[in-house]
Amino acid sequence: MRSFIKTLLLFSAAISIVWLQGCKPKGTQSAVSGDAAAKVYVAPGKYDEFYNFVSGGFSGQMSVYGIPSGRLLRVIPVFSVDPEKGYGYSEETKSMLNTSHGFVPWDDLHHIALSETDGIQDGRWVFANGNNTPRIARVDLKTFRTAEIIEIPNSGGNHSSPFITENSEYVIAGTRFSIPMDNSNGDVPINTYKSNFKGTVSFVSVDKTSGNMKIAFQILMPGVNFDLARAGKGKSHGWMFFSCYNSERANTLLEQNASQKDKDFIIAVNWKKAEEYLKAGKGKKESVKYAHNTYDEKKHSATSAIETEVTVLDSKELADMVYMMPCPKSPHGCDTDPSGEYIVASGKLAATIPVFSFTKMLDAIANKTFEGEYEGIPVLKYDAVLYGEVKKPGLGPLHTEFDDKGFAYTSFFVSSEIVKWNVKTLEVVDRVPTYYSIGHLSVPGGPTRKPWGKYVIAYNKITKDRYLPTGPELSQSAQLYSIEGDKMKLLLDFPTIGEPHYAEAIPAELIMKNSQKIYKIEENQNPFAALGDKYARVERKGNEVHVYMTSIRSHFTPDNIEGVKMGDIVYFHITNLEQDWDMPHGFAVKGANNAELLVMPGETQTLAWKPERVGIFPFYCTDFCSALHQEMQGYIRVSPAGSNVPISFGTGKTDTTSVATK
Ligand code: RUQ
Ligand code: CUA
Repeated sequence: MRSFIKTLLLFSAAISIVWLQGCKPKGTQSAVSGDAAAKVYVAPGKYDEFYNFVSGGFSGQMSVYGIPSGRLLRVIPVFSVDPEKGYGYSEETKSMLNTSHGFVPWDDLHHIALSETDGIQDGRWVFANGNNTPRIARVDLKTFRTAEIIEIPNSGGNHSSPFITENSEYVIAGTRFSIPMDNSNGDVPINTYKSNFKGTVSFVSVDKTSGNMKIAFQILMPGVNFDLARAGKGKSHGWMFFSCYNSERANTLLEQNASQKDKDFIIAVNWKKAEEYLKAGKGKKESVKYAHNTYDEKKHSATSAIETEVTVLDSKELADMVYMMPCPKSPHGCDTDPSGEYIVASGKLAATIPVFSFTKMLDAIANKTFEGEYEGIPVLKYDAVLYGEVKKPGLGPLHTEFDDKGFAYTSFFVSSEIVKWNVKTLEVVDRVPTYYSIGHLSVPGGPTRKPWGKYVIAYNKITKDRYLPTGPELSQSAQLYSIEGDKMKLLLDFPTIGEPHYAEAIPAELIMKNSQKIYKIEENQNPFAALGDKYARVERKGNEVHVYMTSIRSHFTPDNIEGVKMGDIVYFHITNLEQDWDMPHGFAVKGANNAELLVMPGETQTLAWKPERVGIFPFYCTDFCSALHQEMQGYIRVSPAGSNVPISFGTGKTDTTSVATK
């Protein structure tokens, strides 16, 4: 990012002399109008109108805000461990973070994709990418929990991901880094990039009922860098559009070497055609290794499987499947408008925004209006596919979202602004400053066939003076603007977690009606559950001690445990017997090299603990659950190895020693 900023800043310095308008926003103070406060005020006890799902960038998590209030409602752990919820620490959730490289407790989450039916958000799932160790996650919006993570083989940097098709047929992932394929000898000189490094795009199918993901096929691509993408919609449904940079195929100092050519490409993939080839057996099975992790809501635990095969279609060999559209210069965002006719590409170093026409693209393909080919793939003539260019829009365009009235909103990193333009006439109609250096932006429903409009939210890269200082690092910042009138109006700043990249907003009613309140205790199939106090017990199996413990306001059963010896591993299997909404119990034990557990009503979770010394170890409930929460506690006794203290346990057996000594 840093070198990217540097390039953009140099670039901006160079051309701002020629063209001042649209550069640094005037005045860095807030430009809010009088009624802004009323517009974002959600009275105590009232609900927000939209949920906003925001990527956490290098935090690896996803956060959920209410819009218009900007209130943080939840942080959903996805790719990073979360001690607050025990995610990645409990025995049941550890394997969610399993990969072919082993347990990977962190990732870099950039993009959000809400599930859709007929091109409209349906509120069932939200998908997100892990950028570093290539993965896609699915979060279930009934529970706001990560339900599945699938690793992407033949990929290095899963940035162009996940982008969803209009009936959630696929979530699609392009590799940022081209690399030698997984089944080849990867031990090659880096400067053999041009011959040994390849790109791939992966089509991950989503089961209509369960949401379960599966890598349906991959397409082998030239060794460029895939950056972003969007699915076609409406008339262009069945196509996928990817932006790519580094068509120079440089392997070092990309800030210079990948900025040589005037144009890179938008790569158009006809995935319906790819499906035909797949059916006709044109794919090659390749041996690879990737993890596929699923969380079972009845067993309250995750399982991880290592898969060993993908089917690959070669873009060089299979005709009519992949085309390239020349695109100025190092494009980042690639966005399709609600009609599916227009494809907007934002060249980070380009002075205009090219808008491609899907109809013209089909004509150019039919008439073979090619200017040549790139690595065996036909390159369409720029003028033949171009609808038009937005002139002098601003500096450093990154991403575009759409409203319900025929307007597009493009973020400009260098000139730090949102620019509104008419999708048909390509005229710029309004611009507002952002504070500062906006990356992504989001209009509720903005990437779908049916934008809900009303707001645009800016996710900014640099915060500077917007909040009270907090040392060298400031909270990242989002900004909410009204787009109801002709002019955009700044309403609110709100801080975010990690670094926000993409985000999507969806009307609250599409999600809240399905929100799950408890896990039914009679459906609990965790093999370590104790489905009532009478099943609570402690069992020794060799050097493992299994504590089957229940929690209910305001005690644990058992709460006195003896017979553990040095060298044992203690597994606390906690079943929360509550069947009331919002009634978790926590569990923590002194000295555990682990996090807490936070166990939802009806759920069972397990904490593994290896005592490091002899003595008495207190444990307690960490979530203030009742007036007697502070009484919700217990003791476990650890004796020396080889001691003959028998396993014993109980709750409510009182102290007998004081009676005896009287
Ligand atoms: S990117 S700031 Cu990682 Cu989505 Cu454009
Ligand atoms: Cu249970 Cu506090």
